[in-house]
Amino acid sequence: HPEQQYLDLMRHVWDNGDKRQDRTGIGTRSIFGATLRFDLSGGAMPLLTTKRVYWKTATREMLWFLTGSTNIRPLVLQGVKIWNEWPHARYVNETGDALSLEAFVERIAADEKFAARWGDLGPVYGKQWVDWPTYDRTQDGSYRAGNGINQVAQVIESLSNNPFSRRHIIEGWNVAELDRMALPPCHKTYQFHVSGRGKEARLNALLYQRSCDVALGLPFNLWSAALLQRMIAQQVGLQPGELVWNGGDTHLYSNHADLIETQLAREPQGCPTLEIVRKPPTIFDYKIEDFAVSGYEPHPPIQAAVAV
Ligand code: DHF
Ligand code: TMP
Repeated sequence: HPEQQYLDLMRHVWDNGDKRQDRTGIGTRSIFGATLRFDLSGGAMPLLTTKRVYWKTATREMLWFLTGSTNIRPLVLQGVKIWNEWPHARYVNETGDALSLEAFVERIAADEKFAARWGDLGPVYGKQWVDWPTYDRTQDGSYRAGNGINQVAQVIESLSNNPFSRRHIIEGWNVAELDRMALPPCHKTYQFHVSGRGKEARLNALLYQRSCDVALGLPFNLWSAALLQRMIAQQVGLQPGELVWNGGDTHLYSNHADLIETQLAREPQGCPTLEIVRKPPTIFDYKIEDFAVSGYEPHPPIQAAVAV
């Protein structure tokens, strides 16, 4: 079963990872360098079945990246909670107001001005993907802002016009802006690749993730990478090929022991598939209703705390 790779990685990191202190203070067991491969042909998706993964939440996040937004408000208004901790931590830090996470999130939803001031994550994924900033040198040697670059649109163009290029890349790691991001990008580089010819031509993708929370982050990251690959494949008229995932610092947090033991005791159940029920005019026009998953009968969800 394709999911066995994930379970083997989890087991390996937990049993053999180095014990390390980390930025969050929780502590991890960690290995450096890991690879997973998934065949997406026939609509197969790397959607874990050994715990319920909220694929609609991950899909809403991906659609939000594609809008270029970096503010949590649109997510909050859809009930997506996965980015709330970071703006809340910054708010508490900078104002000294000990507002609870729940109250903070309510205020983000209710108060547009407050959200504009405190809901932003800085120039993270969405901004870099569709509006990477550029600078033009002026006559006197100073710089002024140029037009942003839409990397996603450019990759669709290059896949259509020059499929065998080795330069189909979407990059999140904007060195000059890292210090303004709530978190520097984890899933930082996507590369696309076309193999086969004619009707058989397939779109492959490779994700390089510099830092990976195997228990909480990776299930979302695998789904989302495959989803992006599927949307791009549909837009350029290719079959889904292989997804290759590469992790840098690949870790488990020491407070995830219960999740890990529970999940590793479970057997994968069936192979879920994704159907995209409509072909939107561009990559930027997908809606949550466009995605239908079949054959997903996972084990129950497993709650675990996210390290902030
Ligand atoms: N920090 C850390 N330490 N790990 C992460 O995985 C992580 N991911 C981020 C931002 N910072 C992070 C963005 N993505 C969850 C999943 C993905 C995610 C953030 C959080 C999460 O908590 N998932 C839970 C609940 C999902 C839900 O409530 O919808 C899960 O059980 O999958
Ligand atoms: P770091 O910036 O110190 O590496 O911390 C980021 C943490 O978040 C780390 O545990 C990896 C995790 N993470 C993921 O695994 N996937 C994601 O998509 C995101 C945003 C974070």
